[in-house]
Amino acid sequence: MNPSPLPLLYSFRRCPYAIRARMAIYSAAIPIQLEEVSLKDKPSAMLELSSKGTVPVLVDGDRVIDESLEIMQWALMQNDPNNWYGSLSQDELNKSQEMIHNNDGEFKIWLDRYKYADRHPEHSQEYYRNQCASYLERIEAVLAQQPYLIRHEITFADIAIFPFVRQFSMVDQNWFAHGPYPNLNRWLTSLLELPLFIRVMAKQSAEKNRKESKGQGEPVLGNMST
Ligand SMILES: N[C@@H](CCC(=O)N[C@@H](CS)C(=O)NCC(=O)O)C(=O)O
Repeated sequence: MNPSPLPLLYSFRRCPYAIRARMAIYSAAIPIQLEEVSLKDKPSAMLELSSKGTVPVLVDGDRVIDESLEIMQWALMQNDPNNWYGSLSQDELNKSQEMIHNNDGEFKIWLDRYKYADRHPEHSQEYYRNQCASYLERIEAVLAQQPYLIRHEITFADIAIFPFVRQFSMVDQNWFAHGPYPNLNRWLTSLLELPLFIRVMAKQSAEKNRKESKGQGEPVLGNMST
């Protein structure tokens, strides 16, 4: 299925789902081949493997994984040097799952409307921002008690959720910085400053892409850890 000797990840640099998948893969230091796709012109090879047409998609031999959380688990079950996943208790896993479920569900719906309020003229942008508040206030309350969502250290839930809060913060950076979420600000800043995040967001040059597609380049991800 995948002729490359390395697992192949179809990704889109700014997509929050793809960001969390890349973060887990980089943390696990699993070498992969990274293919940046255009969402307006998705590669037919990717669509043949996963007809739903979303990124990220990971191809590992005959296995295709087209859900970002499952890609995170695939990576961290192989290697979890930063203790993001494998050491979580059942109670911590349940809490993580609930937070991520609310993030990917109710929050994502309102976040998209807040980001693209001009496409949803039935309400104002401020209205959509207010709809995000009940989710964000719950996260803010957790972060008022402890530095990260589940533990005093970063875990799976922080990595799965922060790319979405990043999008929220970027709609109106000034409002976010001075608004009602001081603990979210602190939490988000500490995650954005992770060298791992900076690495997953690095742009690939056209030259590097071209070489890689001809098989001349280094694998995009080598042995890396935070
Ligand atoms: N549940 C999927 C959602 C992935 C998703 O929706 N990705 C967006 C990009 S951020 C996408 O590919 N959308 C399809 C499109 O824009 O055509 C996952 O967790 O991987």
